[in-house]
Amino acid sequence: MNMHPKIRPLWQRIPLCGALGGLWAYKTLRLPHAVLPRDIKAIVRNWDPRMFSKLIGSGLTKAYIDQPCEFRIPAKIESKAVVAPEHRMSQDQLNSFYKRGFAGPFDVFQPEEMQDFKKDLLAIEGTKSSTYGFQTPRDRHFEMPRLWDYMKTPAVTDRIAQLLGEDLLCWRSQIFYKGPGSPSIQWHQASTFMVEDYQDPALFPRDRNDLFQITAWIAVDESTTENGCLRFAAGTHNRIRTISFGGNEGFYNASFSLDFEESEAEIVEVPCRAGQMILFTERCIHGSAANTTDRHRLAFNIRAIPTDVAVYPGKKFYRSVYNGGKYYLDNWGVAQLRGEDQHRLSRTIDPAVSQRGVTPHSLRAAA
Ligand SMILES: O=C(O)CCC(=O)C(=O)O
Ligand SMILES: [Fe+2]
Repeated sequence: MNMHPKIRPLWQRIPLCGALGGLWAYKTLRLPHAVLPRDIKAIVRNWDPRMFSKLIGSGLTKAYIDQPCEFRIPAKIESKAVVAPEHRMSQDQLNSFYKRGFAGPFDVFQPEEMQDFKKDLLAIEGTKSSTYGFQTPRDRHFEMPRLWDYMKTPAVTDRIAQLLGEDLLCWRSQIFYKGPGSPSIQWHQASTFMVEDYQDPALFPRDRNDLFQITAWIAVDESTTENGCLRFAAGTHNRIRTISFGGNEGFYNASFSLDFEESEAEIVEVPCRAGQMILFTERCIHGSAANTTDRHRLAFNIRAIPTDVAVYPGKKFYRSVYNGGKYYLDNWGVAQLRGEDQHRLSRTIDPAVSQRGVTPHSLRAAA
């Protein structure tokens, strides 16, 4: 089911609620999945009972934004990896991350380096992705050696490792070009990134309540209040919230608003100078204000996981409801950021190889 986040007319909502109730009963009674069509099977398998109950109970006007979970703060907060002394996070920084859901900014690159790198990012911005075959800011590390080099820099990965452990994979990256006068990115949060197509999650952690993903966001331009630096609702990573469909607010192409009031939490703006990094859990409610200046604001992010999290297992493509696209995964894979991958749960691609134009797709075509 492509859950377009709009309020449907009543005549559609009544039978849909009935059908969803049937699927919920099917799941609760643990009836066999094999007989179900693919899309229905995914819903029965992956939807948490709370997802069914919220949708049906609200008459299809509200839903969980992602697979529900509650954040578990470890009994003892400590670094999960041995790292270079200059990259060590202090106990206060670690405590603050677990309490608030984000940390930083950290100095990772020189502003001059970023100033130069900007040219490369701007040059690739409007071009077709060699991974997906259309223009997208996602996963350009498969074709940009310089981006991949920055992503696996120890100043970046050592810090992530202290939160996720020694062995790290990147399952996705994104370039954020926030043009002059462009609107805000509304409050959002994600857990397993089920938010994207609402059938299958992207990530399959062992336990959703653990910390299993970190977003590292790196400012290429200085980010300020005026050009839309990141802002966080501190402590809101404790649980996944619901959304209300429709309304004027939007996340990319989708219209919904998160059921969250700014007065519920401390709102923290985190300006960065060029070359600084913020680490956060995507479960912490975050967004960025409009760019009110006449200059763009460039940044990129890295989505990192430990190696025991499977990504897109068995999937040929994923759909993104809010970006309107279908991303075929033939040339996609997780990429090794740090350490070793002893679990090998996901398709893997070495960006150093794909950057030479050697992709699973090109190898198949040559065979
Ligand atoms: O760059 C932005 O404005 C938003 C970034 C974001 O939401 C993310 O990296 O998850
Ligand atoms: Fe985000």
